[in-house]
Amino acid sequence: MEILHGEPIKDGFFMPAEFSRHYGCILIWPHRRDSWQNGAYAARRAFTELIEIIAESEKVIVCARYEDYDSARKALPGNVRVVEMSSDDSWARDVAPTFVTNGKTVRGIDWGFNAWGGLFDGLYFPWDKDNKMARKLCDMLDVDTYDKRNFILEGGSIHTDGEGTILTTEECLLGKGRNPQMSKDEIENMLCRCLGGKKVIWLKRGIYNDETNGHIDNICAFTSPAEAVLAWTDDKTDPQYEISSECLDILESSTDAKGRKIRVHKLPLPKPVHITEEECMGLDDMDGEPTRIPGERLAASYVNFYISNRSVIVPQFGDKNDKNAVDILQSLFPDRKVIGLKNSRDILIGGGNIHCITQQIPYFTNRSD
Ligand code: KQY
Repeated sequence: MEILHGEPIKDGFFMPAEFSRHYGCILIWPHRRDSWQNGAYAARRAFTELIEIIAESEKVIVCARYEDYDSARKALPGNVRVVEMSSDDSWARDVAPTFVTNGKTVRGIDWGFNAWGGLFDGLYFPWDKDNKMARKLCDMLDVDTYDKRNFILEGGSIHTDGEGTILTTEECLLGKGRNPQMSKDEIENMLCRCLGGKKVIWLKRGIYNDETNGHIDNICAFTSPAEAVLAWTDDKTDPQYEISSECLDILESSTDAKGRKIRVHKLPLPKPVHITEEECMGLDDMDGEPTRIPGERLAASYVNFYISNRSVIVPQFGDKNDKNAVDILQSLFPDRKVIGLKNSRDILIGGGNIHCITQQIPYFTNRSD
């Protein structure tokens, strides 16, 4: 594995869309007792259900800490590779490499990670184990790695159509906790040079009360070139209404990198989801303080789905819109089976959802397996 200091775009590498064919997917076995209730018991069950579905159509690698290796190995099917790796938490989207490809081979991008805002408004300290995961994973997979550690970025803050268009939010990438020394133009350049983009569409804000500072992957996602879903509510009294309306205006008045209008499909949100007192009691304190308060609104959204080679796995919240979300996505992904993940509330309590705990590795031809 070589550490590269150049730019993916100059080497002919780019990040494909998630709906392109995958080689596999990386996840991290949950363990953090102040993120996941009751010693991560329920989260592990939800992760296992998700992993079993993904593993039907692509390779799955699960990283587990030394002390959790046996639990992961016992819970997961034999076609899933479990590797020992230390981590601070379990958000593979944000701490695993972003993979780029030239079709023949893949390379990883090792962004800097500071737990969603570092000492400014980050969610835990320390985060050094998470920050080392991208490079360790590249080493393990024997893929060369672009060293972009000076640039703070989580995978959940970007989406691409694989055809030159990148989606992100100002709330996250222009916030004080990431790269305050860089201008919007500099950030845009960095994204384009690393991901193979020609145009960045900046939405203003993400889902209301999203502790990632508004990650794009919870509010908007490409479903095919020039088509996207947007988390939506018709309830004008909900603060989310103004946020989603603003996103809609921007998307509808933008064209993508190829000059196409973007067709936006509204994906209804569930009714606001609040954490219960009992759920809070299952969470350990962090530095003597609770990580969640009973009644706190969680950033529930159906947009936080994962596209595997043969399925699209969508969070479910026990809401009347669960089925609507599955049906809308099924119409947008006619060649895949759209599957609702029943226990996704157990992932949501950690602060994210299905997309946040997965990181795809694109398909490439020069493989040894
Ligand atoms: O949604 C994500 N990408 C990560 C959420 C982190 C939450 C930590 N409690």
